[in-house]
Amino acid sequence: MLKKNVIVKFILAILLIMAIIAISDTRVSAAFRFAMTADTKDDDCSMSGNVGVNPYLDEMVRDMKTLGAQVFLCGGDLVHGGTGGPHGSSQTAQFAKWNELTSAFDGARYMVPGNRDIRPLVCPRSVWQSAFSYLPDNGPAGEQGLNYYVDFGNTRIIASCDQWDTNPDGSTTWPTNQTWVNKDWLEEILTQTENEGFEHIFVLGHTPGHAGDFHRLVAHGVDAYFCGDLHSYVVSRPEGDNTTLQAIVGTGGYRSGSGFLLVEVDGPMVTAKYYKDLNGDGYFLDVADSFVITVPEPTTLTLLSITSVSIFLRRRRQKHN
Ligand SMILES: [Ca+2]
Repeated sequence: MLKKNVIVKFILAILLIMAIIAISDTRVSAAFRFAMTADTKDDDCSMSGNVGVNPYLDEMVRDMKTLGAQVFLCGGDLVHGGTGGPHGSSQTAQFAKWNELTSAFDGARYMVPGNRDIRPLVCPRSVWQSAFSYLPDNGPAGEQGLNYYVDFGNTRIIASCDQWDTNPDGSTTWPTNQTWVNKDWLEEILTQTENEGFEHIFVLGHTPGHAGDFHRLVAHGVDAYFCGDLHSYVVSRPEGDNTTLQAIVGTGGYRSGSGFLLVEVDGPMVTAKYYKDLNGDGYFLDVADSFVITVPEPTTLTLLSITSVSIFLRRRRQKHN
């Protein structure tokens, strides 16, 4: 009789596990992929005819599309910048070149400015906003293309500007860049996003640490913060395990070191791969790194299942003892 009970319990446990697997499968929606890089400028100014932009940017964009990226994020310093600078071309011409080289994305491009893109008096925000008038205007008044958000299914991407042409009070300090975050708006949109129940939140900025406001992203459970500024590739969790991941991908501007992230959101799971042209064949399709951004939180059913199976096994062990 006892033996029969054990068999019945075992079968029930197996059925429960199978049911949980079936439920998990139905939660998996079509994967959403986006590519991200930053600092796509021609940094050493040695590449003629490209007016301040990495001339290989179109090849990178081509490969992002090949890999199935539906969206392209750029974390600032799109161009070298500066009227009368080494390139002798205007900020407007450099932005136009950037748009041309990335046009294959048909408008699904979302960017924030870096210190090369907006500069007090020299490169006012109006030049950026005119060149990228296709960027959303759902943030604070006067901040079209600087602070905004876009939604893709269970995911919200928030563009949070940290480079300005003025101080927060509107004053200007020639010609030093003003590095700050519109904290009131960021707090408001993060709170709203949490309340609306988005499964994943990503924030795009320019500077590592988001101008000293990184703790806010952690506090609101942001999955990852993407940025550049440093011309390197560094992935970390600055505030510890199970907190917001920071990916510095300031490698959009050099042929030898150029690379981009491809992030895949598949239901509750978020993973990323870093692509470069490692074998020098002209295609940025070689995986140089890969990591997990977010893993699913255990559901109540999963926890119940684990608990019931462990109780069952413990009872079995007790009987054998
Ligand atoms: Ca290659």
